[in-house]
Amino acid sequence: MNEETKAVAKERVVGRPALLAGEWWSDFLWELFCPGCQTPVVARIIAEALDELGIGDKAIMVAGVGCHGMLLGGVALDRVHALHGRGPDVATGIKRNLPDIIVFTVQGDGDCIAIGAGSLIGAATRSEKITIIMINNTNYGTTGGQLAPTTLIGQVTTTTPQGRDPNVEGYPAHAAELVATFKGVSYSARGALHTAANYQRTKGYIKTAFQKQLDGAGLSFVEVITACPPNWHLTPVQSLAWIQEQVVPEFPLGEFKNGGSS
Ligand SMILES: Cc1ncc(C[n+]2csc(CCOP(=O)(O)OP(=O)(O)O)c2C)c(N)n1
Ligand code: SF4
Repeated sequence: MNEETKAVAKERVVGRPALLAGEWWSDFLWELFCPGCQTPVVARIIAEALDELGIGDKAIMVAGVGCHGMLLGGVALDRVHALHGRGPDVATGIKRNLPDIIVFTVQGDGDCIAIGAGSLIGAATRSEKITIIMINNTNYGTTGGQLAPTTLIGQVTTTTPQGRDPNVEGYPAHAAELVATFKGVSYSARGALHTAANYQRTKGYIKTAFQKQLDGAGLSFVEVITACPPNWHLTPVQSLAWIQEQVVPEFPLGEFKNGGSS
């Protein structure tokens, strides 16, 4: 395929949402992620959702610490890097000072429901008018694949070499279901990206979450299941099947709350 044909094919098949960072920087950035990593897909889906809602010029992204933090370099938005787990606190400060801006966090499962659990629960309790997007790859990706609250029973990680044992490490935490129990939360859903249909559904969840914020409703939350092939000791293709066969039965997909403004 010559360069011209390649460019046309890329545009037709893949396209590039306007809110993804410029071609040169973006192409470099995506190479920082492991083959088959679905974390960058979350940046793409957010860019598409903001584009389609026409709010890309009034959105601020706050990221946590981890592989997902690298997404800050991939979107053409105003961005803030929070301390580990403190995204909801930073987003709260921004939103309370700039109420007309759409403020959202992108956090890992370790960032959001382990070290950041207090910040998450505080923001949900206070019904902050922010959106939280939690990437669930069932482990601490960036630090080498340790156990996270989301690790599956039996899953091998560097801190559970024999597999997660519920008698020792307990059971997986279900963030989307937990967040849905707070009265001040307007929306909570869990999506995945392992098929095209799931990609589209997840984009719908993220758009609904942003729409809640546009409507002035309380905190909206979307958990997104993503593949982390190296830490799962699987190939990228095997990872997609593992999501369907192992991860989804533990973490069911769908909406857990879709309420009004409280
Ligand atoms: C206060 C603090 N404790 C621990 C760390 C080390 N640390 C950096 S990233 C990370 C885990 C990130 O995992 P997750 O949030 O799931 O994100 P992922 O890398 O999977 O995207 C940890 C423990 C840190 N940076 N700061
Ligand atoms: S360690 Fe996992 S989350 Fe991090 S870049 Fe690699 S595949 Fe992605």
